[in-house]
Amino acid sequence: MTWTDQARNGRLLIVDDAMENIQILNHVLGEEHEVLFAMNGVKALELARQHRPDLILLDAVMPEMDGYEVCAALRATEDLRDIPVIFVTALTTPEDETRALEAGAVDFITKPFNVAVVRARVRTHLTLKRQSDAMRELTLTDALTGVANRRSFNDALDNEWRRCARSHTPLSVIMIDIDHFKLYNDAYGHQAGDICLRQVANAMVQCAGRTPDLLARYGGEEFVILLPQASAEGAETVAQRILAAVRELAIPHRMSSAGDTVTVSLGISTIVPAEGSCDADSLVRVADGALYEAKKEGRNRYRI
Ligand code: GH3
Ligand code: MG
Ligand code: MG
Ligand code: MG
Repeated sequence: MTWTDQARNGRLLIVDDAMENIQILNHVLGEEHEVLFAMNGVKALELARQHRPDLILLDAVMPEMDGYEVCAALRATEDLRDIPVIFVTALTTPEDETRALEAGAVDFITKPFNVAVVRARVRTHLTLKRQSDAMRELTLTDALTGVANRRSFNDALDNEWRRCARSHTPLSVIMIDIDHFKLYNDAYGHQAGDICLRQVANAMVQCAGRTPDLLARYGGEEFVILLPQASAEGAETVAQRILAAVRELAIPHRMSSAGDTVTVSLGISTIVPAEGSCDADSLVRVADGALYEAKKEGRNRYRI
């Protein structure tokens, strides 16, 4: 399938205060794409939040909240700022167009428009959106295991630190390290080691059940779980689940001193971040220290 083929079937949000204009655009684009529509800015933002369209076609002149304001509000909202916006408007001056582009629009189509041109531009912007989504996904994902990478973890840690500081709720981190993994590679080969890493990652993803929880590969055979709003007791429960899930994989490891199968050691740290402070690194350091204790005490266990 080519990028152009994939650009069909996108989800579009059409925003215009005149039903007639919505009907015209729906007629032009409705066959190729799923179309949602809103007749004012407030409704547009509500639908954008609910349905995450791939592209927004936005009228400029509307009562109450105009297109420029809608565009600015989208850009100011973290989850919505990446949705491309095309202005479709009867305004025609270079100043109007400049203002739209400066507000964050990716394109500016003037009415009356040519049907084929509108279809082509919509496809182009859907294609660009898909490519930038794919790129973003690549930069945030660990290629071997498919879980989040260290960069995603660091971003999430900073965000959750601030969020928990505002809400005075605890934030927990669990560092996880596979036991005697060097010996595993020595015994079974590096390729088997890679398969083992994937299996362990996959088993652990299931253990960090709640939505904001994030499992990331921190490096080599080390993983980390971020648990927003989790107390030390909550983190302990997750650690126990992980120990059990990895044991249940029952991957043979004849060289391990911690058992006959692959096991992990874990270190937990919990903090209620102080407002105004940002020392997220300390949370990882403390978890790392606890992990070191778990290793020292025989592995295949967690420490706080
Ligand atoms: P410990 O129980 O103390 O953690 O011992 P360990 O052998 O697991 O720790 P060490 O840090 O000495 O070795 C980590 C090993 O993990 C060495 C490295 O070759 C292996 N490793 C790191 N990344 C990968 C990878 O992507 N694939 C494979 N197969 N092995 C990896
Ligand atoms: Mg209008
Ligand atoms: Mg290690
Ligand atoms: Mg290890």
